[in-house]
Amino acid sequence: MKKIILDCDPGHDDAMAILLAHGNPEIELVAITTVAGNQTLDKTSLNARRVATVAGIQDVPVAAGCDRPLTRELKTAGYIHGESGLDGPAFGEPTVPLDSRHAVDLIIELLMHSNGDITLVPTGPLTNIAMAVRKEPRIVAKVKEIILMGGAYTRGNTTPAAEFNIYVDPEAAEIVFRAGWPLTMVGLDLTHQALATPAVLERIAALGTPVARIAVQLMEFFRQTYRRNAGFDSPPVHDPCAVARVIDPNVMQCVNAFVAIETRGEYSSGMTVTDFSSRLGPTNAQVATKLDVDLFWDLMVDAIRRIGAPGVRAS
Ligand code: PIR
Ligand code: CA
Repeated sequence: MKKIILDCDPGHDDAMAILLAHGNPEIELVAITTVAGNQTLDKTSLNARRVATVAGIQDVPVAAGCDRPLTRELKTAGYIHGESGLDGPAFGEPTVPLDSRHAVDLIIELLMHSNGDITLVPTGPLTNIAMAVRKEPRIVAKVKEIILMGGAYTRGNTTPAAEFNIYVDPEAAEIVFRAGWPLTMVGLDLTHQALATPAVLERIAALGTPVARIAVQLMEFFRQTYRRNAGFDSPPVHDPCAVARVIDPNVMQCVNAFVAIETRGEYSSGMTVTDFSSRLGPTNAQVATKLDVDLFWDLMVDAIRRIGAPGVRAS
């Protein structure tokens, strides 16, 4: 089993990442931690509990973390994810509780008590992860690796230079990219290949389960806002790509690079400056370049199929 901590800000694609992590038989989800990003922390935490409830996730702690970036004001993405952060489906009152521990403390506790077999999968701003490294630097040696959704080497989605997760908290990203652990950057260059096309949504809808219906409703809402805001015909489903890399490294090609985080640029704050020829520094990241689109969607559809009706695990 591959153990992961999913640090997220649900978020439509974060919700899909939760479903992939829970439904895939090779992943053991040891915690879901939440951070402010797509929406405020209260909303992303409620949304994580909503998704955990509809997916029948039990005995996995859901813990809330930082409610704002390290030094900056929070900027959210309601224009993409709606007022709730997870607009589209109607969710009932979640039954999965919020853990009483702070996400930063839970991350440290789980890593320090592990055998070095836990992978961190951040899919939101890197505030919690940076805080954890500052509070307990020994987690750097304890973690197996960190596979994050964030950044881009060609163009941003929030400014011309910056991807949202890095743009929101560049100071945190700088700490995480400089920490010295094995790190994979699954950025927009990769995730813009993971498009929830009508054909993909038909495959999910055909599963006929409540979770499949909710996934389709989420993707339909995402399609509308992505069309309106970014001119995409089909929305890119960023966050599960990072989870897919844990399940099967062959799902994407990566190239080693030195990645620096721009924190001071007048026009480029939050940019992941990606040097594939190590002129600026030694390799600190594997940078994802090409997705095996069919394998990715097979993993996603299979995970939703296995979740089935909550509590009933298909074989
Ligand atoms: C997606 C996100 C934020 C803004 C836009 N425009 C689109 C969220 C996703 O949840 C993903 O983790 C990352 N941030 C992509 O930039
Ligand atoms: Ca996210």
